[in-house]
Amino acid sequence: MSVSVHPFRRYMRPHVKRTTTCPGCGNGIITQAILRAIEELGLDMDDFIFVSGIGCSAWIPSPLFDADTLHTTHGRPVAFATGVKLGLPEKNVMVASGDGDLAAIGGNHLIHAARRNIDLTVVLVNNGIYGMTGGQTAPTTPRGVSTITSPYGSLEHVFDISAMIAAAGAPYVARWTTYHPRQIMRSIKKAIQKRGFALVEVISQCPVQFGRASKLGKAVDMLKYYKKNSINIKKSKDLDKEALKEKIVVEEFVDIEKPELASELIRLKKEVGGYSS
Ligand SMILES: Cc1ncc(C[n+]2csc(CCOP(=O)(O)OP(=O)(O)O)c2C)c(N)n1
Ligand code: SF4
Ligand SMILES: [Mg+2]
Repeated sequence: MSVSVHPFRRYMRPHVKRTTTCPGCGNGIITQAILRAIEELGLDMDDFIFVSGIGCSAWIPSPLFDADTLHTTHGRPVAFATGVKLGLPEKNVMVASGDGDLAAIGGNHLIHAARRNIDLTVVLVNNGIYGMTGGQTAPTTPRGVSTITSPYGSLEHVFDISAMIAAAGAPYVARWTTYHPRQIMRSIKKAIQKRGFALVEVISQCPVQFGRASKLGKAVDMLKYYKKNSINIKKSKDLDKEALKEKIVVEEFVDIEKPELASELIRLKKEVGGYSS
């Protein structure tokens, strides 16, 4: 009997036999979108360094991808990735990690990497919760949603990560949900090609922690929710503040060109002398 092998198995380390995600987790959709983007661009895993922190979503690249990966400390992947890009400017440096890792404990690294405009691709999995550690309220947990640490509903106001990173000056910012796998893939392709800081935020289902406590249900229920509630910027302009609270605004928010830090540094070193490569 022949056993069918997933076409993306070739991107996985041979000794890794299974993924760490729970059934129905959005991380599978996001992993596929990353790998399809790399394949469609005709790039090789050796063209990349992948960096992640701590959390379920940090397991997307490491130890799964058959590539150079850095699995760093919680909150610090963008800081590590900044060092990698400055040391190896010819590589595509991709950070894939969670909302807690990148936008809570790691929030300042994210903001300042966007402000500096260093050439990184950041795929930020926004599942609205600290998934790995048992489902605590995160800065991305929608107000009113119950979690294990806010059983009567979170009282906190939610963080709009894409808006914050756009305001910090990133030249590429897009947000999709896991209901939009092709759009995620296209945005990741653009993000890789963008010479500068590029954020692809993906609203994603964590059926185990978020779905259970919030009563949003199983993975399919959450995907149906994303389908029903996602709107583009144009349509969002017709809604008042109250109606918008229920909606997820998805689209490319920013796509511009501006000077990038690693290449500016190379130029400067050449100008002042002492740079050999
Ligand atoms: C300095 C530090 N603080 C806290 C933790 C515990 N911790 C590990 S992962 C995590 C949250 C992960 O949430 P997120 O980044 O959203 O990833 P998810 O599991 O939801 O994909 C926390 C609080 C840690 N490992 N290190
Ligand atoms: S706990 Fe949630 S985020 Fe973590 S792997 Fe399971 S479904 Fe995914
Ligand atoms: Mg999370």
